[in-house]
Amino acid sequence: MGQTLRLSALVTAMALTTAACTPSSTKDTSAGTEAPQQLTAADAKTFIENAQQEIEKLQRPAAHAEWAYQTYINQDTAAVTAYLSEKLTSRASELAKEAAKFNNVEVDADTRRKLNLMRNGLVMPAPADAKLSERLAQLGSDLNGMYGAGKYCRSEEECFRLTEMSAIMANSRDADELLEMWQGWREVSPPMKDLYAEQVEIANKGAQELGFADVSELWRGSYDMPADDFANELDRLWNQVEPFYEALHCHVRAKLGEQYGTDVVPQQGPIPAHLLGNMWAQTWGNIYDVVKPEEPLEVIDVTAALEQHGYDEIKMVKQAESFFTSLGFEPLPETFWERSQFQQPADRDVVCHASAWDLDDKDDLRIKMCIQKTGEEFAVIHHELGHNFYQRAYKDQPLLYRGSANDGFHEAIGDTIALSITPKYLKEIGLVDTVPDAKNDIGMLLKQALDKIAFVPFGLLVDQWRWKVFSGEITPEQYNTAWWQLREKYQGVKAPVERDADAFDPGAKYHVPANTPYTRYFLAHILQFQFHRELCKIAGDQGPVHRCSIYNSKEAGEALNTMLEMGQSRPWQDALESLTGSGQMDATAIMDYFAPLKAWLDEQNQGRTCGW
Ligand code: X8Z
Ligand code: ZN
Repeated sequence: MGQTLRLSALVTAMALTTAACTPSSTKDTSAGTEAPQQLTAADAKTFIENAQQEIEKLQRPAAHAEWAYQTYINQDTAAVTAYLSEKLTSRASELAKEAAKFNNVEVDADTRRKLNLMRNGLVMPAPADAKLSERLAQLGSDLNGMYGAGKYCRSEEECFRLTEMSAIMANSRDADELLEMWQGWREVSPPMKDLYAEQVEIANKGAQELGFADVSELWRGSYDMPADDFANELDRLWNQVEPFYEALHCHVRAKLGEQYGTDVVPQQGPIPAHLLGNMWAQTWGNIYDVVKPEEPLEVIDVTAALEQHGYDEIKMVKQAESFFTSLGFEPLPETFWERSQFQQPADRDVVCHASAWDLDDKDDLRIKMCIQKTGEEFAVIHHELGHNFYQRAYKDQPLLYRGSANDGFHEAIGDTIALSITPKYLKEIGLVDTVPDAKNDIGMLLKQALDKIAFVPFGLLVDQWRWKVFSGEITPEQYNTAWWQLREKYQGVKAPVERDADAFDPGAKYHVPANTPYTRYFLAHILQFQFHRELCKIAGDQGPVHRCSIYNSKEAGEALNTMLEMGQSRPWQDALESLTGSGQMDATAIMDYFAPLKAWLDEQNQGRTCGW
């Protein structure tokens, strides 16, 4: 939840996402207070100054309460966090409305950008009605807590937490056991459904008071372009990746058919969602052994290497930190090591879903994880630290600019660094003794594609669902069926069993109860390959981009830092251009990275019927 940026409390308040456009629905909602023509550009500046100060003051205690809640879920921490988050969200929503009184005042570009950011920076805006605002905060905190405390009990004595269940999803090859875990985790979410529907209604009211049609328009309008143009951009990017995804899907389905039988995995339709190595079928790298090439290839097993070298949770984080310092970034502060949560506490419920925090916009950086000692989690640690180093890079910007260029950038930075965890790098840090030669690359690329390409349609569909939920096109009765329609349409996966009428499967994915927008991860999967390609060039790496590591390159670090320092002071297109020379998001970078694998997949798929 790096979206949390500085403060998790801001999930529902000023997430400070970017937005420069003024949607056509903007209205002067302050009519009747002060006549717009009496206001001046100087008034606008004063308003922004005061608003920033006020928000800053409110968000500090809200952030500390949120941290306490998420690392110790109980009634007291829930009450405090709901109270403080309501104070913050309601005031931020008021200020966002007030900003509209400058709609017809001529102001400079910087002031206009800040006014727009105030209006678009809320994720779940609160309505003016105090009761509704309080209810919204309560619902947000309850849903988060229900997810965090969620467990599946096989019997009265035997319960599983999500971390344990996720490990089984990754490692078990027993279809019955996988199905049990898959279904078991989804028992957590039916009680969320009514609360979720109520929350949608209240937040929509908040969005309407700001002049948006609904929360969907607010979310889609935070990308420095009109909301509908942004949706078209996503389609364009997805069209670039789709043929590759279909080829991967085809090969994986064939191999799963060999593993589990074609009665379990029919070769014409979507793949049952419990067999792909992940609770949500969003990344598939864990089933590499099932789908790997026939010829024996040497592919480094990072999990095994970590174990052989005695890496514990802290050592994994230190290693990740040292990648960033090798680029020229300052080490993390001592308080990071004292205050972060690295391991799942045995004695209490916590929100295990990984997140990165900046509690004071100065130096109080932390991560909150329940680290598993695996290669997958080693990458997640880099992901989280990417958030922290970004936060620190833009800390001197004014409050409204303390965010990433767009939210996809925040999610992409740590992943970009993790793309540099190549065999060459692993050898350099002593985790492996030899670098497999190039004839093994197909194996490495396949493993990587199972995570990165497989994720792309999932990254897209979560908000395709939510946007329609907010707009009312999907009603609460249709929540679950619409979810599975999208899962099938984009991912070609299906529920392994008929779903109950009260099922609420979207609620079993963290970001839905937590109200974390998800399109950011889709964007990040496109952007990280653009960043990696460019940084490799700057680092002077001559080889193929999938073998490149920017480790130790101060030049790459400096170029990256220049972009990070900008925060969201400029439209994201400018930030992108500052690093890559072009202001366009472009999926050719991810396509080029995996190009050798596409040829291999096409060969494997000869004679197979692909698609679903
Ligand atoms: O939620 C996350 C990060 C925290 S911002 C661990 N991610 C998404 C997910 O887990 O669903 C990273 C990739 C996608
Ligand atoms: Zn993140």
